[in-house]
Amino acid sequence: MRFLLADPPHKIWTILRAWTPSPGCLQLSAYLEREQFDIEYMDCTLNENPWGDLEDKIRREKPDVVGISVICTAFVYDGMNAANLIKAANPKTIVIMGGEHPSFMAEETLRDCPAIDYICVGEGEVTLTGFLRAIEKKEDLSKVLGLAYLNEKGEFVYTGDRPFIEDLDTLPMPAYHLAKMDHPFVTLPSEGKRGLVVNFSRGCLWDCTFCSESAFYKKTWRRRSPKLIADELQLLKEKYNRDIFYVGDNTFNVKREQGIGFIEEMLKRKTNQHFWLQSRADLVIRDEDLLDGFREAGVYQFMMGLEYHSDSVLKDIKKHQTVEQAVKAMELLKKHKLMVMATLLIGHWDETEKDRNAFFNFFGKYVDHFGLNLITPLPGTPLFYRMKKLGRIKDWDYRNYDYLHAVMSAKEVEDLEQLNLIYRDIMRRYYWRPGEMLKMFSSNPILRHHHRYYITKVAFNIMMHEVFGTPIWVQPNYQEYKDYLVEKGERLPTELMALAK
Ligand code: B12
Ligand code: SF4
Repeated sequence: MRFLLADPPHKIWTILRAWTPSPGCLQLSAYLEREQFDIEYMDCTLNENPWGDLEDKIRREKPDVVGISVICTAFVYDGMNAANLIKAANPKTIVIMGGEHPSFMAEETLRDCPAIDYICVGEGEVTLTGFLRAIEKKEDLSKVLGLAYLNEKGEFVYTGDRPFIEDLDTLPMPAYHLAKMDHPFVTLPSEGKRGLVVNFSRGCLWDCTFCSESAFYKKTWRRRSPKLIADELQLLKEKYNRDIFYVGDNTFNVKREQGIGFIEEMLKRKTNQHFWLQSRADLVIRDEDLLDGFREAGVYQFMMGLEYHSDSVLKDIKKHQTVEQAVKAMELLKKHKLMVMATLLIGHWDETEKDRNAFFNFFGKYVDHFGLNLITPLPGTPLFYRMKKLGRIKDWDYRNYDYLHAVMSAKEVEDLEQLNLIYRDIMRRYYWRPGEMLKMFSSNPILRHHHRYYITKVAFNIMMHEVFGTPIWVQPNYQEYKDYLVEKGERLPTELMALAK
């Protein structure tokens, strides 16, 4: 049984240009390896000819099964295109797709793309193992929990929910040895050459209406214990020379003990690594007494989902947090010499221009980094179902579900393009303020590096795009699937053309 796990060709994060192997794929790969499968991992975003190399590999090696990972809604068509390419190259290869979006939208995804044979709904490790074993032994797949497919009659079948893995400490160390860790693209340019994204927990105990993580993990939270986290970080330092991390855990310190354990371990290991953690304002306040410890352990920044400057919006999106708490948390972080990054959401239904100006002035005062997003009804979230029912979703092209494009109108602004302009205007006004320019000369090396990078590369690129129409940056090796087909002199069937962009 030869299994290939593919992160399909897709755009990397154009804002921070973070280029990093998917932690989920590395965790899955490690698990399958431990289960003695013959597995290979291909991060197509790193290939010089992403589609061509994938096709060649399938033609040459004819894997029995290919798993396609789709971690963002915005990547789902890339995953579908990869499935089409794989089936065309070797019709006998079985294709299974996993990730949040296909899990939530399993039937729609299967019907839109007949090249996908199965979808793994939910957490992948145990389901994929059961699936591959069943294929190997030609057993009945309807007995494997967590699978979705269309049967011979074209009916949608879902085999039922698989319980989550109880203890994440039972999982092996992510399979970094299968990733191209030495590839020059693998880096977080905004943080430094030796940057990487890591992930040590799954889910969250809150239920903000727009959050697909909480919906995917059904409002539960599990984490690797601090000792295993520190082992992983130490390996990353010693073997791969990585020392600055964006920790992908949505809420790192859900439990105080997690923070305490992390601080103790990192102080003990003295690896001299640096961390950008994510948390909530209420948890930062709760753990005020740990903030110095976090800093001493290498944490340089907390990113908090502060979202908006008005309690009524926070209530509407079920943030379970107030503006007063947001201010207090930002002040505490500053007091303890930690950088503040806030992720913020604009484009709410009742929002007015006055609100947006107040929003800008409010956050502009406090934050070091500003992660501005447009509120997006990610499939599977309560917001999605509510907005769908209210008929407010105006754009169904999932490529635009990346928080950077408006897909819902607001009461005052019907036109999505207008909302996109408003979004870009806030970004421009924020980053071209004298205070932001000064940060390029800050005595804090991380802040200085980030701002130099962001303003001279990203913000400048966006400005050139708006003024002179120069293209927005995408990674140099990125190729759209349809261009690949044109290059080969092929055309997609009309019904698939829509997915081929
Ligand atoms: C790493 C990461 C990235 C990396 C991706 C690197 C890569 N090579 O793909 C980078 C930094 C580039 C990135 C970028 C973006 N990201 Co991101 N990212 C993450 C992050 C932090 C970790 C993902 C992860 O590995 N999780 C851990 C694993 C265990 O979970 P998992 O991926 O879901 O995998 C499990 C299952 O889904 C399943 N599974 C997954 N794949 C497969 C495949 C098969 C075959 C099977 C059987 C099972 C299976 O099994 C896995 C193990 O159990 C998550 C947040 C989070 N904590 O999850 C956000 C997250 C995935 N990102 C998100 C978003 C929105 C983005 C961006 C659009 C930017 C933005 N505005 O935030 C950009 C995309 C840029 C673009 N092209 O436009 C959202 C996605 C929401 C959605 N439903 O679309 C998330 C959930 C964050 C959030 N809460 O908003 N991201
Ligand atoms: S606190 Fe963050 S991770 Fe948790 S549900 Fe809300 S948005 Fe999602």
